[in-house]
Formats: sequence, structure tokens, C-alpha cells
Amino acid sequence: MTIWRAIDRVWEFPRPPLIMGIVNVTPDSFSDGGKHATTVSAVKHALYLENSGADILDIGGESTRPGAEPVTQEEELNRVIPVIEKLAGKTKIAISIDTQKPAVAKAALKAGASIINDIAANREDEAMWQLVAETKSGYVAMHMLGDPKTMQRNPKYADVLNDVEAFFNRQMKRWTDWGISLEQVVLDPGIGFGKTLEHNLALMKGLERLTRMERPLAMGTSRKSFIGELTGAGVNDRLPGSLASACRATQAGAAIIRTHDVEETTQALRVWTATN
Ligand code: 8Y4
Repeated sequence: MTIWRAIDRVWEFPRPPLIMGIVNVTPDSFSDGGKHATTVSAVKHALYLENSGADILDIGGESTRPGAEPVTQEEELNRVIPVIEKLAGKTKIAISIDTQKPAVAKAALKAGASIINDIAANREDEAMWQLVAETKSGYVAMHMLGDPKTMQRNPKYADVLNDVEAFFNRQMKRWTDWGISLEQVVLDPGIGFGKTLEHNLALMKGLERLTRMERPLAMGTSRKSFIGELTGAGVNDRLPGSLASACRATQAGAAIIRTHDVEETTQALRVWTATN
């Protein structure tokens, strides 16, 4: 049995995968309603995802698409903190903050989040880990090769499964040295983050290697490019491929599935789980 702790929350594995619903807080270019409208629609969408069966709401204010320009700390705080403050009084499920910035993570925990989703767990600076240790937050630690601006420029591995596994083993030692309990930690191979189609497929095919590690595994494949590369589907037509990959990750023993489409993913995985 494996336990995952995030401040006052506890989950025990094995169990059917937790569904992490994606809530992007980025200004809507189709609306001229400004900041308040963005906050209101993000909170509304988050509550819709809770109603659709989400276990965790992942709130993010920074675009991490390949090549995307970074957002300033002030702008990121202005986007996500009002959403978390309003959500904290309304939702029963856990709130996760998707950020690379320790100051944003700190403000988010203060506003009611209990999990830090860190796509930059390959970071050199330790402020984020100090915060995780001090607050006893949950920590989703994602593998990325390089950084979002440059990661898709010719990524190379000796053996992607070996390299990702070795990265997790090395970082777990560093995190315990920083005072983090491994009970706080979930690992994530970071599909699409410094990976070619071939790398992403090797990770998905060999996923059992990673789900056999000592910590639960999170997986984010929802609408990602590898589905488009395999099928030709545009970003808004990738639900079938997203569901197939969520089933594959569940089969391999993944503990958390990060998705835009909570209602559809919950249904697919309920049938998957009931028939296995
Ligand atoms: C369409 C929509 C196409 C979104 C691509 C995307 C992960 C993550 C992201 C992940 C964890 C994304 C914040 C990339 N991916 N966090 N975050 N795991 N833990 N791209 O795989 O969704 S952002």
C-alpha cells in the first residue's frame, strides 16, 4: 500500500486513478470582459469539472506550450490567486497549483491549494523544495528535458525510459535531503516535455517500468501533440486519442490522470476499471 499526503489530505493506492481536471486561467481573447470575467469563468469551469467527477483541480496561469514566452510573476499571481481564493470556499476537492515559480506556489497554498504541480522538477534552485518541505504540500514532480522555450529543439536520450527513471531516483534522494517526505511526492514522466513522438511512445509502451517505482505516477496526455502526430487530429479533435491513452496509463497502473475532459475521462476509466 502506498500513501500520498498533501497537507490535510490523504489518498491510498492502489485505487482507481484520481482525475486531475485542467483549469487554465489565461485571458480570453474572444471576450473584452477583462480580469474579473476571466476569474469568474475559470471558477465556473472548475466547479463544472468537480461536478463531472474530478478529484483534483489543477489551476494554471502560465502557458507551457512549446516555445511559449514566460509570464511575469505579477501577472501569474493576478491570474491564479483570485481563482483559488474563490474556489477554496466552494469546492470540496483538492486544489493543485500548476506553476514553476516558488512565490506563486506559496501564495496559492496560502489561498487554499494543497498540491504543487511542478513541470520544472528538473530545477536547480531549491526554493520550491524548501516550500514543499515546510508546508507538507503534495508535490507532483514532472520530468522535463530543458525548459519550455527550448525543449522541443532536438531532444536526445540514451534510453528515454532509463533516463526518466534515473532522473526520478536522483531527484527523490535530493528531495529527501531537503526535508521532503516521499509520501508527499507523485512522479510524472512529462509527456511532450522535451520528447519526440518516438520518446513519448517509448514512455507509454514501457510505462510499467515507472509505475513499479516507489511513488505513484501521474500522467498528462490530454489533447497533446503526439495524438495529432499519430492521427492527424487537430488540437480540438483529440478526445478519442486522449481517452485511449488514459486507458493505457490506467492499465499500466497510473495513479493520477490529468485531463481537460473530466466527464468523458471519468466515464471511460469507470468502464475500464470495472472490466479489468
Ligand atoms: C493541447 C492542450 C495540447 C494542452 C497540449 C497541451 C502536464 C502538466 C502540462 C503533464 C503534469 C499541456 C502543467 C501541457 N502538462 N503537469 N502540465 N503533467 N503534472 N499541453 O503532462 O497540457 S501543460
